[in-house]
Order: sequence, then C-alpha cells, then structure tokens
Amino acid sequence: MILWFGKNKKKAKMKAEGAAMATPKLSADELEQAAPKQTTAPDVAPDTAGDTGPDTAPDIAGNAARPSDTPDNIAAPTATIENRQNDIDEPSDPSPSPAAPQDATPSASIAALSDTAEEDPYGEIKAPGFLKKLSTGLSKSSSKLSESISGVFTKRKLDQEAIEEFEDLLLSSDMGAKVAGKIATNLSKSRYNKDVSEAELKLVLAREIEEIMQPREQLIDFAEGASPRIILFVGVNGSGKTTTIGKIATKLKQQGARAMLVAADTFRAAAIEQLKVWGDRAGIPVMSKPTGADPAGLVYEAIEKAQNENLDLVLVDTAGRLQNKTELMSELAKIIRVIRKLDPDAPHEVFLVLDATVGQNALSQVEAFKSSADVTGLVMTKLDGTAKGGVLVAIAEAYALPIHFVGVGEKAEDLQPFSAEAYAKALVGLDTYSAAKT
Ligand SMILES: Nc1nc2c(ncn2[C@@H]2O[C@H](COP(=O)(O)OP(=O)(O)O)[C@@H](O)[C@H]2O)c(=O)[nH]1
Ligand SMILES: [Mg+2]
Repeated sequence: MILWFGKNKKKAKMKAEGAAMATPKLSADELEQAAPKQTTAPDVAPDTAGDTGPDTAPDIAGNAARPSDTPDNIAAPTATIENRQNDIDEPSDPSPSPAAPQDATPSASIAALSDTAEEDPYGEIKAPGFLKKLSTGLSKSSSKLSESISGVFTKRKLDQEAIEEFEDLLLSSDMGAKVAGKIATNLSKSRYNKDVSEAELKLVLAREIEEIMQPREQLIDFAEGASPRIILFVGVNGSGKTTTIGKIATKLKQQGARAMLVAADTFRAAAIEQLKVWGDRAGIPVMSKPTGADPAGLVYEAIEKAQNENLDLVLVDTAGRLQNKTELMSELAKIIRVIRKLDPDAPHEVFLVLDATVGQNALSQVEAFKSSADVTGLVMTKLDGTAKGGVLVAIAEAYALPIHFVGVGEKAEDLQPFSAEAYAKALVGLDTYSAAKT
C-alpha cells in the first residue's frame, strides 16, 4: 500500500523511533551508496525471533525492523546479505506483494518486509513498476525525443551547429524556448566539442530536466492539515478534473480516508453522473443537486455536512466552461467565498488540472487560473495520449507551483504522484535503472 493519506504521520512516527527516512530517490547510484550504511534489523531481533519461535516471529520481526530507512534494508533477522544486495541491484517491488521477497525468505521476513513497506511513505515512487508505468505513459513523448536525438547526434562532436540542432529539437518537444535555451547553454558549457554518444546525451538531458522539475515535486499527504480538508479542482472543460477526483478518491478510500465528493459542475448532467459513478465504485458519498442548481449553494451544504460528520476530506469538482472566461472565474470566486464562510482557511488546496494534449496552451491556462482561482498546485493528465509531455517541463520552469500528480491513463491506478527524477528519466526514455547508470 502506498500512502497518499497518513504518510507524514507515519514518517514522523518512524523518525520518533529513531529511523532515518529515505529520500524519494530512484537512481541505482544512490541505492548503491546507501548500501554500506544500511544496517540489518536491530540486534535484538534475531534473538527475540529465535527465542519466541515461528508463531510469534513475524510480529516481533516486523516491529524490530520498523526503524529502517529503505525497503531494501527491511531484511528480516535471517535475511542474508545476498538477499539485500539483490534488492539493491534490482530494486524489486517493495510493495507487500508476496512476489517481492522471492529468494525463499522465511515467512518472518515476508512479514517484516510487508509491514515496513507499508510504513515507507515513498514506497510507491521507489517501486520500479512506478517508473515503468510512467515510461509507458510517456512513450509517445519519449520516442519522439529519442528518434530525434538518434537521428541527429549519434557519435558526433558537439559543435555549435549540433548544439543549435539540439536546442531546436527540445523546442519541438514542447519544453519551450526558455528550457531549450537553458539546457543547450549548459550542454555547451560542459561538453563543447566533445564526442557525445546518444546514451550520454540522454543522461545529461534527463539530469537537466530533473533539476528544473525537482523544486516542483511535492508529495502530498491528504491526511495533513485541517479536517475536513477542502480541495477544489479547477480547470478547463475536458481537462480531466472529474476523472482525477475519481482516481484520488479511489486511492484515499483504500487508505482509510473518510471523504466526500461534491459534484459542483452542476451545468452538465453527464458531469454529475460521471462523478457519481466514481464515488459509487470507490464507496465514497457524492453530494449533488439537479442540473442547473447553484454550485456555491451545493458546496456550502456539502461542507457543512462534512464538518458535522467530522470527515477528513471534501473533494470539490467544478465546471470548466461557462459562457465566457470572466463568468467562469467569477463562479469559482463565488464558490471560494462561500467555502470561507464555513472555514476561513479553506479551500486548503486548489488543484488546477491540465490536459497535456493541448501542449503550450497549458501555460496560458496556468496563467489564467493561477491568480483568479488561487491555484496551489497542478495535476497534468493524458500524458499517455500525446507526444507533448515536454510541456510539463516548461510549466515547471515558468511557474513556482507544485506538481502533485500526473495522469497516464483513464483508470483509477493511472494517476501517479509526481516524481521529478522519474519524470525526467521517463521523458527522455531512460526507463531502467541500469540505463541511468551508464
Ligand atoms: N488517456 C487518458 N485519458 C484521461 C486522463 N484523464 C482523464 N482522461 C479522459 O479525459 C476525458 C475528460 O475527462 P473529465 O474528467 O471528464 O474532464 P473534466 O471535464 O475536466 O471533468 C475523459 O474521457 C477521461 O476519461 C488520462 O490521464 N489519460
Ligand atoms: Mg468534469
């Protein structure tokens, strides 16, 4: 299980227990560096496990293993160095699936692994399946980029002409002029007139992209802050708001959150129905009113109810299209005003949902919503349907707004927390750990 809800509480608990938390890093180099520092479970564990026998061993081992810093060192008392080394070389899925500890590990260590993997707030983005899924989602973008790179640069000296061609290539990948210029300048500083291989160029590019995007990475924990925590989803029609709420709601429900969805896009019957379908499937109540009802009134009632019922979260869907932009923005402003009557600090988050397929237009949407809707963070959807995945790099460069999630498909599991390193690697087509090392 991953932690979108309760992650930071778990993190604090682990710290209090003396654990050094892992950072959400993915590279094999870092995993290797971390290896010598890793310790096995505390000394008491083997004895205790041994003394108490197989029946009680799993619990004790699990508790003892808790103060560890990565899923890799959750080795049970009996786990061998080889086992852990395997984990490091080939970071297998740290999720509590029985497939993870394959090497005939005793049941005690399976229990320990499962237990601690659940505790790791970064477990999800450290799992190799995460990068793989993102890479598949971004494959249209990455293959376009790869084709251009290999077409132009294989075994070639990086002279001025080559650097300019590279800059054009980045421009055509929707990263925008500023990002393209920045990366080209850095490349000419470090590699001017040197031979570069395709793999090397990809690696340099991934590092540059990661550097631009890193400040925007912010893993969100929906359990934090006020209760109920009120989150407004805004964005143009069709950008993926309702779908994103549905995906988040599904995950939150699985993790024990008590949430409510509000169908405040009351302008289209289909939008209300669509949210209800997600809510029903996830087992989360959906507040709605008939088509044409005042969305602000609905939101007010919903929040009042959520406060009375001590719910954890209220996720508010909103309309993306009214007659004109001014009307849309004033509708959103009205919803926000009404929310503040019940909680002056709310909405606690305003997520702007952007559709990657619109490419550079996404930048003007950020501009339009940023101030008028007090946007606090971004979600980018439909990365699976476009070669324009580079636009998220342009947005990261242009706006100091956290990027919370990326959508790579229509299903509930197709929404991922944003990881700068994973995104950079997937976009460039470095989708394996070993490739990243070369
Ligand atoms: N392929 C793909 N489709 C998506 C994604 N997110 C949303 N969609 C689809 O985009 C369409 C519009 O989404 P919707 O949530 O209704 O947008 P809204 O108008 O902003 O609420 C729907 O058909 C969704 O299934 C995604 O990440 N990938
Ligand atoms: Mg909708």
